[in-house]
Amino acid sequence: DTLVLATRNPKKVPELRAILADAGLDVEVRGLDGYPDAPEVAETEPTFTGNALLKARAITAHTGLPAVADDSGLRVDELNGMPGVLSARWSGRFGTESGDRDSANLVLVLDQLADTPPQRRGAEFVCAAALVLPTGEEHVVEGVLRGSLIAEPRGANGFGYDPIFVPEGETRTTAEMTPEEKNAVSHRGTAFRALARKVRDLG
Ligand code: ITT
Repeated sequence: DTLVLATRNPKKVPELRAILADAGLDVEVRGLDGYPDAPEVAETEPTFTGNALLKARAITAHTGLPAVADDSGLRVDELNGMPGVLSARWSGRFGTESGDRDSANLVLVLDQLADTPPQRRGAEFVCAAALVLPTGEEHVVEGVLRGSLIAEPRGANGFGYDPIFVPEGETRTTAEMTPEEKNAVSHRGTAFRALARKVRDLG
């Protein structure tokens, strides 16, 4: 059996592969590299769940194979849950996006929290993982990782907001954790382990 990962984020592919492999899923997991004509999907929904479904549906329609998609982001308490579904495009929205999108997004969140003391810097990573089958059957699950945001980025692993995100009960950022340590607790790990159980149930 084959499962296509409906993501264009090169940093997500190894994370997703590792999580699904650890979950003991006995399927071939393909990236989008083999599908150069796969459609670009605009993330027009207001929820992570809605956008994950849009991405997975488009890739299932294009490939005729079961597809899984991830829509994820950071919700910052002090910013009323923003950037949320806009996490990947946050700096572009303010017209400040330059070269490296991930670091521009991170710097903007830090600027917005410049006057916020440590006790009010709570945040959470959220991931919706969607599975869409060629039959039209659909499953979505969510995973959340609570934590807080530090002022000085630390660590070189992971991507996006990892260098400023410290999970609850941890002292290190998710960029200072090994990929295995991050996957064991992360929003993406939780969501995709649940999805892997659903795939197994399908037989
Ligand atoms: P695809 O839509 O092609 O999967 P994308 O990067 O646009 O790729 P999203 O729309 O899901 O993906 O945006 C997620 C953004 O949220 C991502 O670019 C990061 O800025 C942030 N993010 C999500 N998960 C993260 C994680 O585990 N660590 C750090 N930042 C994360």
